[in-house]
Amino acid sequence: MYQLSIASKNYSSWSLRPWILLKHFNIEFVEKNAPLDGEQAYREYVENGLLPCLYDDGFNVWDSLAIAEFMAEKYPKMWPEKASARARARCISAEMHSGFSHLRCELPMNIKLRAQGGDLSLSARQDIERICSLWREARQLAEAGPYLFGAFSIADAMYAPVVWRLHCYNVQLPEDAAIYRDVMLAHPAMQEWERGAFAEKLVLPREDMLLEAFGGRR
Ligand SMILES: N[C@@H](CCC(=O)N[C@@H](CS)C(=O)NCC(=O)O)C(=O)O
Repeated sequence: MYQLSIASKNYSSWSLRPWILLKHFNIEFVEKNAPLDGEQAYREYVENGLLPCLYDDGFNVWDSLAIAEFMAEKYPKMWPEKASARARARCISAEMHSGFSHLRCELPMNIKLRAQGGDLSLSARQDIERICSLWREARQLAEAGPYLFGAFSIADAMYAPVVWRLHCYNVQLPEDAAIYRDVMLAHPAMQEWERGAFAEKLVLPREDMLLEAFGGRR
C-alpha cells in the first residue's frame, strides 16, 4: 500500500497535487498528515524536510512532480494519450512547478479564506493571464472531457492549487477560465480536500496580513 505524507490541507499547495492525483485515479493510499508549523518537523517524514513524499513499500519519492511521474509509469493514463497533448501537458506542468512566483507569493494557498478581492501587482496579474492562456491552449488540444486535456491528467493535478487561489481570493477570470475553475471546484476530491482544510485548527500568523490586504473572512 502506498503512503502519502502531506502537510496542511489548508496551506500546502504542493501536497494537494499528488493527493488529488491518487484520489482521482482511485489509487488506495494511507495518508499521513504533518503539521505545517515552520519548524523542521518534517525531517522524520522526508530527508529534505519538504512534503509531500510518497512511500512505495519503503521506497520514498519526494517532490510533487516527481511523485506524479513515478505514478504515471504505473498508470500511463495519468498523462494525455495523444503525443502532442502529452508533451504540452508536461510543458504546462513544468511551467507550473517552476514558475508563477508572483502569484504564489501574493496569493498563498489558504482554502478557508473567502476574500473580497484586492489589488494585485502587475507581475501577479501577468502570471494569471499566462495561466489563463495556457488553460485555453490546453482546452484547444483537449479530447472529450471537461479537464485541461479532456480527461483528468497530471496537468489538472498540478493546477489544482491555482484553482483554489483564484477562487479563495475572488480573482475575476475570463469566461473559459472560470468554466474550468468551476469544473475543478466541483471535483469530489477537491471538495474532500476542502472539508479537510476546514477541519484543521492551524492558523499561520501571516493570515491577518492577507485579510487586511484582500478583505474578507476565514
Ligand atoms: N517542490 C516541492 C516543494 C515542497 C514544499 O515546499 N513543501 C512545503 C509544504 S507546502 C514544505 O514542506 N515546507 C516545509 C518547510 O519549508 O519547512 C514539491 O513539489 O513537492
